[in-house]
Amino acid sequence: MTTDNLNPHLTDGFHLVIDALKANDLNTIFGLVGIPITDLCRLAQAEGMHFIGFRHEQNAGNAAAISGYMTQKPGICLTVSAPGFLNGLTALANATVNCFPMILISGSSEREIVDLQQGDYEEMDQLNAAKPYCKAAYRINKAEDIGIGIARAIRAAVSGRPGGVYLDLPAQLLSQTITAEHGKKSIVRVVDPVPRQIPAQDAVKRAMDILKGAKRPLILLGKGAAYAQADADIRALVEQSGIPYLPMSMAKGLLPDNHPQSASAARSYVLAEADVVLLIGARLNWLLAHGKGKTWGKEPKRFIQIDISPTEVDSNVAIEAPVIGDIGSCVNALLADIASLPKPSAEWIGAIAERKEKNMKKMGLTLDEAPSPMHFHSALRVIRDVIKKNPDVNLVNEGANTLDYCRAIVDMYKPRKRFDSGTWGIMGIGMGYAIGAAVTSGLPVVAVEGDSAFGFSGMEVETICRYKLPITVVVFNNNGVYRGTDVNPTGHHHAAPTVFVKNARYDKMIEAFGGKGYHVTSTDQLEAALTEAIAAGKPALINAVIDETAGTESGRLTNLNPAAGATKKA
Ligand code: ADP
Ligand code: TZD
Repeated sequence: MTTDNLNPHLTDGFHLVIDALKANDLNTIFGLVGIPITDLCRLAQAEGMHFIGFRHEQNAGNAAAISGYMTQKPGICLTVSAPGFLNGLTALANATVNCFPMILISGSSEREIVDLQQGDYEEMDQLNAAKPYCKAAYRINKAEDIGIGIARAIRAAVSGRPGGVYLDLPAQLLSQTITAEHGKKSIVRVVDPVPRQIPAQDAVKRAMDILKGAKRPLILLGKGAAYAQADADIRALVEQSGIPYLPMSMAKGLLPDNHPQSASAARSYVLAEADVVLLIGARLNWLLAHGKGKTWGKEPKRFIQIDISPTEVDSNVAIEAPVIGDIGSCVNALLADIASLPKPSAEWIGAIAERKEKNMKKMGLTLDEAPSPMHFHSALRVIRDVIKKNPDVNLVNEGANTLDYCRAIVDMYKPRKRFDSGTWGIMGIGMGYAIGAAVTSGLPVVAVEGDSAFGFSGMEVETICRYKLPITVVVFNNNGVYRGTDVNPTGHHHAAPTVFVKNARYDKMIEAFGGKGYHVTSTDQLEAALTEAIAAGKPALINAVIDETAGTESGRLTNLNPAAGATKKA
């Protein structure tokens, strides 16, 4: 319809969307076809773009989001109107909350029908629905505006604090024609989409003065620091200052987790004891106990915060030295005067080393156990060892216990290789992130999934097989959400709220589509299966049987559960 019949002197909305994306080196679309975008997807492929088709839009959106995080270029997700759009919206909101750049492009019904609520096929006022959940939302109404509209969407997604952008394309826009010459001129290649933002000198001096006076300094690296791709400068800052550092979950690997200055194994100790904390691309949200309370010890902290967003400062506690700019430029500015910084005291470094050793010894005892069925620690010990031998592997991780223990146990050695439930603690990112990471990097992916977590996006194993992606899914199968032991106290045959079918064989799911399934019950079997699957570079799913009594409710978030008097007392 779009390619064949077009007069060579004319172009149309379909072609202009593709031309505008390609002009900005956006060559991959994650999406799901239907009215009115099927031909757009076909045309994208015919014009040399990669189109990765999913089974549910949320997973396509998550793939786009993680691709944005990995590349600093907005990931593109394409959906149909109303329900397709809404399915994608969760991913758009999640991307925005996590500061990942992506653009959700949805087809939509004509304005005149939507605005008079005349009941179109999949009618919805998508633009207004999207607005509260993203960084920016635009609609393009005229074919000649497609170039500028896409430029605007790109810039909004990646400049400043990155986030999700919604772009609304009414069906009639796609078939509108203009002259080919006019069309060509209307395409915009965005110049300097991620402009450097240099921090003010006085802000840098204020930060350095506080660091110079610190007795027990600590650097906290967040996923903003990983996103910024300022790896060498961040490493130089850590190593030349000698300050111990803590990586947030997705900043693991920014410096290798076995780095001597990593304080991960003494996390509680350093958070409580540090007197000056330098935050680099990390927010003081719930993941850091809002910067206050027991976690942070008795003495008030002095905070220095490097961030691109000025309104992040003072969000939870007072920040004494905000340094506003892009992380590369800010870290660089601190490095200029790094020689004048006294090294942290031997007492502080020694106390951390002592804690680390003690904690690692204690953890090591549990890690070395090899029960059958496995518990979380023994299975994750295997994953840890296999990842150590394959440091290029991208690791996707979600679940409750599966997430919390994996973060603590499995070391990362390279930046931007760990993708997890993130700022929301969301379930359902698994297969979308895995596919996005595999397509974007071309490198193997291991997705370590709680059995509940896997269920949110499990149908995408067909997508993994269809595109023959080097993804190994490891399902930690303990028969339920958190654990598999709950029973319905009434004796009724309906299962308890947290449990699933016992002894399910998730490995058979991937076999239905030609992938390789493994069923393992011991650490030796898991090690052999995972090693083989990564080396094969083909779709695989390992059903790893975990003791159904292992783990705790809500993993390490037990404290966030409101007291459940009636059921808990029983
Ligand atoms: P984590 O969950 O790892 O603690 P957050 O997502 O809470 O990390 O924080 C990331 C922070 O990084 C956000 O406040 C965001 O504004 C900031 N950020 C993202 N990219 C950059 C950048 N290039 N330069 C400076 N700050 C950035
Ligand atoms: N829905 C969504 C979208 N996100 C959520 N975080 C939840 C529900 C609630 N939830 C958690 O916070 S963890 C979890 C749910 C349902 C699953 C935990 O079970 P699991 O993991 O099997 O994935 P473990 O490792 O067995 O604990």
